Amino acid sequence: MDLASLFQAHLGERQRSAEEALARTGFDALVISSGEVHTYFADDQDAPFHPTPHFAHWCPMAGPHHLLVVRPGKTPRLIRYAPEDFWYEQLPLGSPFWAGGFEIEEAGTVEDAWARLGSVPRAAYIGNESDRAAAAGLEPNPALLTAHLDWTRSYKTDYELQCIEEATVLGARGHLAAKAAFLAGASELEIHQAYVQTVGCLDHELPYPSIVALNEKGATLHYEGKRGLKKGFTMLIDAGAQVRGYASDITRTITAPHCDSRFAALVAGMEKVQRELCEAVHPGMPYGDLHHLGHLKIAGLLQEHGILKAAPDEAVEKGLSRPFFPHGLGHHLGIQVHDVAGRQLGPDGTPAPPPPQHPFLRTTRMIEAGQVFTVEPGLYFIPMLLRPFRENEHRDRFDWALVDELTPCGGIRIEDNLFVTGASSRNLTRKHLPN
Ligand SMILES: [Mn+2]
Repeated sequence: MDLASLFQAHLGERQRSAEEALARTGFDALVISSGEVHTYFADDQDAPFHPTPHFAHWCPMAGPHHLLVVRPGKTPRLIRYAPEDFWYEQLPLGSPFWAGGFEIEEAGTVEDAWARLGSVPRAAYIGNESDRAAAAGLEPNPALLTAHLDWTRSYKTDYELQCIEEATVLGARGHLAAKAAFLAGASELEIHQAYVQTVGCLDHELPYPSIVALNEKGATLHYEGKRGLKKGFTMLIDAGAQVRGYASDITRTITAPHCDSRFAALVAGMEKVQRELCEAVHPGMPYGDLHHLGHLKIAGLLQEHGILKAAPDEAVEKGLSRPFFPHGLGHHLGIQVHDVAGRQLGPDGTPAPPPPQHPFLRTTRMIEAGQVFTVEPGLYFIPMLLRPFRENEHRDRFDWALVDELTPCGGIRIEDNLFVTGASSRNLTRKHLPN
């Protein structure tokens, strides 16, 4: 199917699910704005603009202050903010593939856009222009409706899958360029530049700040420094790309020939663990069970490589794998890299918090067809997390000399994006980036 047809079906699904959410939450209409830019405090500069995700769910048009009006049984109305401005580039709308799905009109000023909205009775508003919305008689950001709409974002349409797949193709190309740069001895900054050059975007057009971490920096989970020097022996790169507002989120750990062979063997073991976890994904499995399985497999790897002296069951039960793998196994992926509704029990927004022993688990959802999420086991040597174990009752279960010898290698994370099908799942990443 071509993109316009995919989008038309996606829009139909948006309309259907919005009508259902409106009916369930007592509203007659929904207004979403793409939002207002954030200007830094005491400054005349703006933060890179991110549209309201709910707006992006309906329309891939960039830029602030657009208004979308959704009413049951009606074609959605799009009031496009199109100022005359000689300071910033203003591109004409042209005829994008998605335009046929909307009744489009243009407004030259923000005031004009809101004036054109007119009176929309019993309407909810989603976005960060709450004052304007309240002045227009809309109810800003009602929690129950927002929870319903967030919930629908967990089930991807074919159009969304196409966007994520294209973002994956771009990200995979970037990863190959980054790997080549790393193996040629490039610095973190040079590797990052090779990545963005190949993806063909500006830094702020990436879905999240890339992590390019050489050696021990791999153990800083969100290392964004890019200060590392040339000729690293290991690289952890976590970088994605964005297409029409949808993200890919990919991590690889690469070792150079001069890396400690024991760490390289551990990376190979993690590669196997990650693939096994991806294969275990099927509808009807709680994501928390997959996370638990991840801990068991990582504990097994730690035992196999002599780092832990405990069987996997016992190691996990006593929390010995947690300092090595302190984050969640994955998260939903879509418009936001850490997509919404991972900790919702249902569309009404009842919270489903992570278990106390895994506070950073970002999804506690049941795995269901239509979801896209990441599977990203990690194994790190993080001195701060390991320190308490050097002195507590479990200290004899660790080979501390080996831990110390591997600490300069930082850590390992391997991350793919999975689409859940009726019976199992499809790995969106490996097709484009086999290793
Ligand atoms: Mn991720």
